[in-house]
Parts: sequence; C-alpha cells; structure tokens
Amino acid sequence: MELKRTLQGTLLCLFIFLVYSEDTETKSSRRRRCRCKKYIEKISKDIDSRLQAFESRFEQYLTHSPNALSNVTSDLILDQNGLKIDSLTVDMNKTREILQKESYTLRQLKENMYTQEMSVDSLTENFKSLDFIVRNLTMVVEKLETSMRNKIDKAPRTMRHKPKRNKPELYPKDCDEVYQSGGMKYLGDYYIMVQPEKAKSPFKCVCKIIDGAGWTVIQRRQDGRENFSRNWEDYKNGFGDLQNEFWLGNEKIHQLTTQGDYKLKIDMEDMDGKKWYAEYDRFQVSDERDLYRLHVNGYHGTAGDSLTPYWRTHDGMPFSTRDRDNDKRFYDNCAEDYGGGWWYNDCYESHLNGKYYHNGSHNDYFVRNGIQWNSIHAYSSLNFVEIMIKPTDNTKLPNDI
Ligand SMILES: [Ca+2]
Repeated sequence: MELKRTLQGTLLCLFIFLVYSEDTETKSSRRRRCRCKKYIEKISKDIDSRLQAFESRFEQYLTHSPNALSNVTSDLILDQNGLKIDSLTVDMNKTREILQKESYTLRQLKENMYTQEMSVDSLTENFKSLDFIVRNLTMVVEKLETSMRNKIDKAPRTMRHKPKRNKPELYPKDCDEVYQSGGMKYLGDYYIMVQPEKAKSPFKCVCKIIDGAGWTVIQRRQDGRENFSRNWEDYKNGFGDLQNEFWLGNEKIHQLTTQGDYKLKIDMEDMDGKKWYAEYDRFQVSDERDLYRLHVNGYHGTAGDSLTPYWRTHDGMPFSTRDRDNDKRFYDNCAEDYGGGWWYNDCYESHLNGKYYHNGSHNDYFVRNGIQWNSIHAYSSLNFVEIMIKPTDNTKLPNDI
C-alpha cells in the first residue's frame, strides 16, 4: 500500500506541475496572445485536448492500477519469492514513459506558440516602422503642397495664366530685318509678312533690295489701274494690289516708322522715261490722333526737294483726304480739288497720289491733279512712282563712318 500511495502522489504532483506551468505561461503571455488570437485559441484547444487525453489515460491507469497493485500485493503475500515485483516495475516504467512523452509534446507546443508570437511581434514592429515612415512622408508631401499653393497664390496673374502673345518674334519688324538676316539675296520684289512692334497682327509688305539694304515699299504707281481718290478710312487701312498699285496704309506706315529711325526713298519716272529719285534721312508718320502727321527732312537726290521746300513744306502737315480736310487752304479742300489723299499744305509742292495720266499731261493746264513732283515737272504727271522706307541705322556704308 505504501508503494501504491507513493506512485499516486508522484503522478498527481507531475500533473499539477504541468497544468500550473501552463497556466502561468498563459497569464504571462496573454497580452501577446491577443494579437494572434486565432492561432493561440487553436494551440490552446490542442493543449486542452491533449490534457484531456492524458487525464483520461491517467484515470484509466488509476482505475486499473489498484487491482493490479492488489494482485501484486496478494501475489507478494502468496509468493514470498517476489517474482511479481518485476511486473510492477514494468508497469511503472510504462507509466513514466507515457508521462515523459506527454510532457515533451506539451513543451513543443509551448515553444511553437512562443515562436509564432515572436514572429507576430516582429511583424507588428515592422508595421509600426512602416507606419512611422508613411506618416513622415505624408507630412513632407503636405508641406510641399502648402508651399506650392502659397507660391501659386502669390504669383502674378500673368505668371499663372500667361496670355497668348501675337508672336511678334515670329515676324520681322520690316523688310530690312529680313535682308539683314539673309532672307533676301536676289534683286526683285519679295512679299513678306512683317509685324512692327506696335502692330497687333502681321501684314504683308512688298520688299526689295536697293544699295545693300532691304526696303519696305509703302506706295506704288505704274499704270493707273487703281483709284487713289479715296476717303480717310481707305488711306488709313490701305488699298490696292501689292503686285501693282497700292497705298500700304497710314496706320501701317505709322507703326513701321515709329519703331525706330527711318529714312525715305522715292523713285520716280517722268513721261519721257527719265528716272529721278529723292531721299530723306528722316521720315516718320504720327498716329491717327495726330492725323497721321508727316515728319520728314534731310533731302538728297536728283529729283529736287518737293517735300520740304521753304515756301510750301509738307513737313509737319497732317494727312488730308476728300472727306477729311486738314490742309492749310481755308477756303477749299485740297484733297477734293486734287484727288488723292496727301499731307497737303496750301496745297502742295508734291502730290504723288494724284490722278494717273497715261500721256503724262493734264487735260487742263491749271488743274494739276496728276501725280505731281513740282521740282521735276510742275505741270505734268509722272508715269511711275515707288515710295519706300528703311531703318536709318543700316543706311551707313563703311566709308561713310
Ligand atoms: Ca482746307
């Protein structure tokens, strides 16, 4: 009986130790188990089932062992040779093996559970690190957004919504710019889109090369096909055909001649086919508010000065048309009397927009309404006229300096 109680006590202590250690482990790691609840529950169920199996087996053993021990005891009483002691020893060894095996299985389960918890902890730390990095990056992006928004708000409206330009840089300001950049290499007429600095849009011009410069033609008379007896608006905007007779237009002439210093050249041919020319070192036409007033001086040439003579100069005179009398003849309208528009004084020494006479002579000697340059012929009309301009800056030849 002493041996039986000893065996029962030993088994009971071992069982209590295993269960207690399990409970202790469970309490100490409860907090971490919460993070892997499902896995832990699975492990716990496994442990419970194994403990139940162990308890069942142990109960079964205790149920059968008393009889065995009684039998052994009686055998010991009956058989003084002690032959049954070996059988009892074998049962004890089997019981010990079962306990050791169960203990080993429980330890493995605990180790696995601990390893899994460590992995979960490591992943949790990684997630924390990533979360910290993402938060920092979010703050940086938000700061950048705020900074950009402030800069955009403070930027001038022209920077935020830059208006479309008329692309003046795509067009030359006049014919000479084309020539100087190598765009005109051969003699003849060029038809080129130009855009002076003041012009809102480009317009087509006739360009030609004379004396190593590009000239912009503003007027041409050659066969009388164009009517030059026109009103203010026509002379303002221009009329005619650039390939034949035309007036470029007072507004365009104003835009061209006010973007720098310009000079004037007038090529003329009389009824006998003789050619003349007149050049003026300065030529400028003011704007419409100033009635496209003429500013011209510095004559040289072969035709004589019929623009700036002392007795009836056209320099400083406003432009006049048949519907806009700005001349100095108080009792009459020069443009109405002599046809085309011009910078009339009282009335003129030159009048290059007059009526075209194919035979060069007037029907009435005193009418004098033809294409007139008095210093060539005071009482006859010219057969050909071409008025051109170019910047003064490029007129100097090397030996002139
Ligand atoms: Ca008048």
